[in-house]
Amino acid sequence: MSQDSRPAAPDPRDFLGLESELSEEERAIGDAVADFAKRELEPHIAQWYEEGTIPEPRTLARAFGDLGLLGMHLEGYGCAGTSAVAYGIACRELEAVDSGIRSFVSVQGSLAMAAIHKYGSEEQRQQWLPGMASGELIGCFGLTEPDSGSDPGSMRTRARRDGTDWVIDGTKMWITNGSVADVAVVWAQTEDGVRGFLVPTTSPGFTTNVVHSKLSLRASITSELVLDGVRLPAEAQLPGAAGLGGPLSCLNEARYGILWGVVGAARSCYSSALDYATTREQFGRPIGGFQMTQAKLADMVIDVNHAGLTALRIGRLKDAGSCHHHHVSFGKLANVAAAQRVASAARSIHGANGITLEYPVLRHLLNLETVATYEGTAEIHALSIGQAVTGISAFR
Ligand code: TGC
Ligand code: FAD
Repeated sequence: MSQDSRPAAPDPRDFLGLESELSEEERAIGDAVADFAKRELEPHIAQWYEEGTIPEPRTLARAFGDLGLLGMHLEGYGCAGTSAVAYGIACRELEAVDSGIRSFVSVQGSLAMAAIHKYGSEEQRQQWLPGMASGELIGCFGLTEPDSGSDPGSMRTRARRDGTDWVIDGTKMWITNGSVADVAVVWAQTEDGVRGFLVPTTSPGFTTNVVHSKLSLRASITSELVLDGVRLPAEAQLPGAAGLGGPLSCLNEARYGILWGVVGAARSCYSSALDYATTREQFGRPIGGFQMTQAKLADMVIDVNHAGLTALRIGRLKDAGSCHHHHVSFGKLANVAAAQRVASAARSIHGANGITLEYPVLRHLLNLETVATYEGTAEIHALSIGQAVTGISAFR
């Protein structure tokens, strides 16, 4: 075989050449989001993380709206209607910057907007979705409560009928974008089981408290929602959602975004570690020349590419209409764990520099603690896969 006919050596930044598996449109969307992230997000992210917030969430929401990212995989109502893979690629590029940024977009598009799109009346869709797609309006999704996390069926928030009105009492906890939202999708027990409600955040009796002192997902706004006798007209109920399956099916959408997003976080950590390992010298040579560093880099490149393959396969299943929620559990569990391993190894390669905000590695590693917890903990997704393969539920 002549030298010229040898296959090209793998690209260290795309070892399995997965980018070539994407369509032109998917690549173009990824490039556009990556360009925006480089220009508008990366220069500020360390400061936002240090400050423990997103300082101008409305400006950011409008910028995401202009880019067409909010509810981008939904059809109509000002949404872009892209493929699931294209949406995944966008999440990947956002989370390459920070999980908090991807969360901002996930909660708006995959949780709040997806709930309205899937379960709302035509009037509700018309009222909320175009403004949410453009970023003029912000939504949040209130399922978790102080005493109901993994087991949302135990929620205590109640909605009771009073004439034709609904009156809601309860507390939701850990709600992303809760205190900057215009509308909260609130899930509550009724005498007919769990139902969803669209609560304008200006409603009397609705208040929020920001959760401070987070050590993870600091570039995000996390809040408690307090509903004290919030009175809503009958039309505030989401007519299409009945039972716990309503909120759980919205979670599938956001979990799908996460299984792509964490590929970006892992890639960013690996990339930073590769740069560092090839330039930082100790004992008179680059630390990337030591066998133990190379073993770490090899494990990292395998994890990044395995996670990318998993995301792409699940994305293609989703676009074909064949993605079961157990597939999503597989992707969420496997890819978050892969990203955690990569971030941890990357932090060690950076030595002392790895504990600073000058490099993204510890920030990603700390964020991934949240990502492994929200949208179903690692244990919950392991049980979901266990149930899929044995046919036996071990939840209770
Ligand atoms: P179970 O009896 O198993 O299920 C009740 C009904 O729901 C159906 N179902 C699902 N449907 C669609 N998608 C899923 N993923 C579903 N999982 C279950 C199920 O078939 C059943 O339907 P039906 O017709 O038979 O009534 O319910 P369970 O109470 O035993 O709980 C199951 C379990 C543990 C899997 C579920 O409760 C769960 O997923 N717990 C984790 C809770 C969670 O993930 N919370 C996330 C809150 S939101 C959030 O974290 C946002 S983070 C912000 C960001 O994304 O950035
Ligand atoms: P718990 O459910 O109390 O779990 C504690 C531990 O017990 C975990 O390790 C868990 O895996 C384990 N465990 C529980 N049950 C079992 C079991 N059957 N078998 C084995 N182990 C089990 N929620 C929203 O509704 N909307 C949001 O926008 C939102 N945003 C969030 C943002 C952040 C930054 C964070 C940290 C959380 C957010 N959440 C949100 C909440 C999140 O979904 C919950 O934290 C998550 O579902 C876990 O619930 P919990 O924290 O109450 O933990």
